[in-house]
Amino acid sequence: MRIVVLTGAGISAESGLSTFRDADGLWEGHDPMQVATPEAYDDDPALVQRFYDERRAALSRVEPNAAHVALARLEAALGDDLLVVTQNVDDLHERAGSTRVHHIHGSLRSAWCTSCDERHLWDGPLADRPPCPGCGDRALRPDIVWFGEVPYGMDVVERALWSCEQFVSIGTSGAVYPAAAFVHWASGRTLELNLEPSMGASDFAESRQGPATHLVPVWVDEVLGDGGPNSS
Ligand code: BJW
Repeated sequence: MRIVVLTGAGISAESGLSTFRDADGLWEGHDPMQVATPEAYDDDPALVQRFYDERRAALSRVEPNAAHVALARLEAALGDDLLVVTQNVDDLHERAGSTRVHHIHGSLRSAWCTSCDERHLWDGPLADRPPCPGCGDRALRPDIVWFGEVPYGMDVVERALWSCEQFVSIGTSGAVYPAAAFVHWASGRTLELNLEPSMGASDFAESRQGPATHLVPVWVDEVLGDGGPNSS
């Protein structure tokens, strides 16, 4: 069984991380969608660095939830037959035990040196412009894919989608491409698990509504034959 799972901000919401479009407020008076852009970084790099520094620091205050744990359990059973493609820049899938996780929008725990093009594991702040551990230049930016930039590893994702038997989208609004188009690239059965119908819900063969911490463990049990509609 080859399964591709796409996750978005909704899977981490119950861990305490804010989503983008349901956000109940602004960050320091700014729309997070306006801060996460190359233009914002060019205009005011310190502001954008602070936005990501705060989110990086917040990782140490949150834990994976039952949805992340259920996907790790699925990987333990399916091995290479499961690929998790995430738009999230947090590390909650990995901390739950998943190893086959593909971060198409980058990672908070990585810093990219725009001078030497090296990437470094990073847990501290960047707003104070630390030197790159490789070249020494003060040119580190968050290793995050902003609007207009090319998501990471799309060749791997495309191949996995073209040959999968099931594509499951969890906790994403379907507002951002290319992830919003994955449902059209997937060769197999398609399923959406989301708090409410996403913008692309009607493109899926099936759409279930509810919190990820409930829907994901139930779906994983079904796949593994523990409590699914056909299990005894
Ligand atoms: C729950 C829940 C619970 C809540 N349980 N569910 C016009 C047409 C088509 C495309 C374009 C266009 N104009 C421009 C574009 C392209 C552009 C784009 O899509 N723009 C749109 C605004 C239209 N895309 C790009 O520029 C991308 N690059 C690109 O396309 O390059 C070209 C290329 C592609 C492929 C191959 C080669 C070349 C780059 C996009 C970068 C996105 N970056 C961001 C910010 C950086 C990361 C960060 O700071 O964290 O990524 S934007 C932001 O949106 C972030 C997210 O990953 C992304 C998606 O958000 P997500 O996850 O869907 O979150 P929300 O908040 O929107 O939704 C949460 C959902 O969860 C909701 O549905 C809730 O109901 C649900 N939920 N609680 C279950 N407990």
